[in-house]
Amino acid sequence: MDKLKAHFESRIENSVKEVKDFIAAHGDEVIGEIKVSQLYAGMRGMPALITETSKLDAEEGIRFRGYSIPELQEKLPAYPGGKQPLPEGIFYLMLMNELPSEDDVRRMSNNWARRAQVPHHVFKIIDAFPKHAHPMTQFLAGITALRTESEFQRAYREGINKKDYWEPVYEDAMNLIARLPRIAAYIYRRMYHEGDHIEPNSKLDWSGNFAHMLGFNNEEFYELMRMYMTIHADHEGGNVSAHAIHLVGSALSDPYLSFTAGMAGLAGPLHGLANQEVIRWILSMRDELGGGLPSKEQIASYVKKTLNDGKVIPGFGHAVLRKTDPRYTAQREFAMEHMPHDELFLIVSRVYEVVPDILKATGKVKNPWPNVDAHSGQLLMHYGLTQYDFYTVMFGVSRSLGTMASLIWDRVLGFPIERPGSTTTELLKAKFAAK
Ligand code: HAX
Repeated sequence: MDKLKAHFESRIENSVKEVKDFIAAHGDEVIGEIKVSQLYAGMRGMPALITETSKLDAEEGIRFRGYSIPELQEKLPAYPGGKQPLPEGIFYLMLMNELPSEDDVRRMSNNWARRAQVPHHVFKIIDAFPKHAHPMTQFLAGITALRTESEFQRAYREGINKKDYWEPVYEDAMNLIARLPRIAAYIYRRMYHEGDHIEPNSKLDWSGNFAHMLGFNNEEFYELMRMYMTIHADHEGGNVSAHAIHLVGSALSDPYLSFTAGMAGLAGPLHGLANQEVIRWILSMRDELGGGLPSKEQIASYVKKTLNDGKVIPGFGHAVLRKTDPRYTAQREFAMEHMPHDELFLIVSRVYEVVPDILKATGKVKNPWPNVDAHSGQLLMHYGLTQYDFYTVMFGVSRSLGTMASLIWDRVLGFPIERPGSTTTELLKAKFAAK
């Protein structure tokens, strides 16, 4: 057993005992009540899941195992000469529940590099798609094709004891994370660079190698990738992608199947696809207004027109957050440091000044502030990654970190199949008829 896995195994016994003891002591306590309206409103605000890797606070934003993004930027090891945390470190933190040392992070990088080989049939499946198929369609197919390698599927068929489930899930999760950048880069080069693929460089870190395989060799872009992969890694358990992965995994579907389900959810425009929609929306605004930096008044009237057409303003609003997303702020700080005069950055900044007041004035939008997707596309555009249909795939690669760490913990803690109850309007009406 490799050192990382052995270290993880050493943490299991205590954690399982801690959870069992906690349930024994407090299992009957009540933590909230459910209103009828919540059943019709996407279960908003209903605590219903245990996700150990991160927690989202409406006012403060995300904390990964208790650490905010600025704290992680300070505490997680960076690439030599760089400033941004290495995503290997946030995965280590989410999995082990402790901050990694430089050595831990290097070991994680090497471990993933050793696992990164993608079998040839995966590329053949992707190649079977017409080039105009959306990158997320190709990504979903690539991940499903990779399922031939599932250790969990094999172990289950061979009759593995349920107390050992976590081990093949750990293997699948680590292999999946290691292989996703290659699959994603393959799709990118196939679609936008005439299939001129770039071999991985196993000496690079996980996201550096991803940037390299996409075809970039600018150190600043590598730093952006490290930050991008870190801040998109997890957003507690209730968001569509994380929840889908947890739910499908609870049926003991292996990590490849579970992750595919999550990526299908990420591909929705109200979730991860919003990152491409933001750039599409900004570029059409700029084109319609004749190019250049639009004035605040011009942006305001374009925003109102979008709303009048019955569409959402992509990149704004959130189901949980009630303030500017700290993931937005981290990206804004990166832009202010590296590209303060970039025209698209100036537009994104001006949109930030204009949109919240207009959304507030609708009287119905609960969070008028920007989320992570309002900024990410601009940074990628700046370095020449202009093919915005691809952005959600990049988000997906990053989201593997939190969701796979969570899935391993789901099996360690022996969570059962998820099966909430549902009811009907008729039954609810009958229940309250007497009142
Ligand atoms: N533009 C226009 N209207 C918006 C809006 C926006 N950005 N955000 C919310 N609203 C509207 C809703 O559509 C809803 O309208 P109706 O009552 O007519 O149906 C009303 O305001 C109340 O919605 P809410 O309670 O504030 O928001 P929800 O929790 O229902 O939805 C969403 C949260 C993120 C889906 C929503 O804010 C939205 O559609 N935003 C734009 C798309 C987006 O940026 N998605 C990415 C979110 C972050 C993420 O998951 N990234 O991956």
